Amino acid sequence: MKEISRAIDEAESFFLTSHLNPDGDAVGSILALKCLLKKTGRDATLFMTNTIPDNFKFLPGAGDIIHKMNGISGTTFDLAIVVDSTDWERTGGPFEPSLRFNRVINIDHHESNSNFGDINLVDTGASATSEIIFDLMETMGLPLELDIATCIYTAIISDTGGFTYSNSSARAFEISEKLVRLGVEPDKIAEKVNESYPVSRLLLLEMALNTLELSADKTIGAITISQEMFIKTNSGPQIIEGFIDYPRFISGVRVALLYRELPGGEAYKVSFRSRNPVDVAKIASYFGGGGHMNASGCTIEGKLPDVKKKVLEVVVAELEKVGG
Ligand SMILES: [Mn+2]
Repeated sequence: MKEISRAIDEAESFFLTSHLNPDGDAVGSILALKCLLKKTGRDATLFMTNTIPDNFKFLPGAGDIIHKMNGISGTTFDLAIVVDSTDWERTGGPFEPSLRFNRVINIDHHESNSNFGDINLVDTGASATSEIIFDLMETMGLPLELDIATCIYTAIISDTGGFTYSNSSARAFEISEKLVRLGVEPDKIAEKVNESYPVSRLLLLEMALNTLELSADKTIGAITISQEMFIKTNSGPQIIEGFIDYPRFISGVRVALLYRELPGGEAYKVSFRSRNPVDVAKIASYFGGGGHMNASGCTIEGKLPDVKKKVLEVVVAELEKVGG
């Protein structure tokens, strides 16, 4: 924390980024960092490979996030700060050599983080990466104001599923309490984040729910989203956050799966959710992915039936091992 504080003090140009298909923690964390830097009188370039979901566009500074290299290509930044991302590849990078970074700071809370930075601050006990940004604000003695509080709170409710996942720690509540006392309005943020979907999301959800499959013992639930569904609903992967919760919500389901066809149809992004003690980070890492114990993902090449077969074999083996 101190080393990061010093590195920020010494740097003048900053490049902030986070992972592909950004969620509330990715967006909230880079915007919270932008606010933090602003309070020290510094500006930053915010880059995300994918566009951000509409429901996070209300966050202060969201309009400053760029998605194209034009204009910054060839720049050397004193400091790159990567948040909520297990490695450079998860960001859509690495961006060198078109960009150069004198130093890289890696701030994350994923167990599978590869410690790819020159300075690594990985706290797997944090409910969200933004929790770590909160701590950094305190370490640096910077005043917490409503703009950064809004970003941090949004990130926490996003990564804890509105305080319903197993990472909803006392610390997450403590920080949230401070943020609410500062003026964050939970109902207003919930409305912006969870209650402002485009109609295309509902149409896509209808199609996705139609693909629901349950294992014979009803402990595994899966839904599938094809490229054709995105085309038919004129939507994209940025609006599917939360879809995997539907199979997870079924009583008795211990592992929920979402198969998303990638463009070209030769590979699938597989997302996993589980109930304790089933560790889906382990399952995802078996396929070269990663994540958290109860929420993870990976990419698997092949046609859908083969991908499903491979995944189910590993999931069933894990369930048998865990028992209960
Ligand atoms: Mn996160």
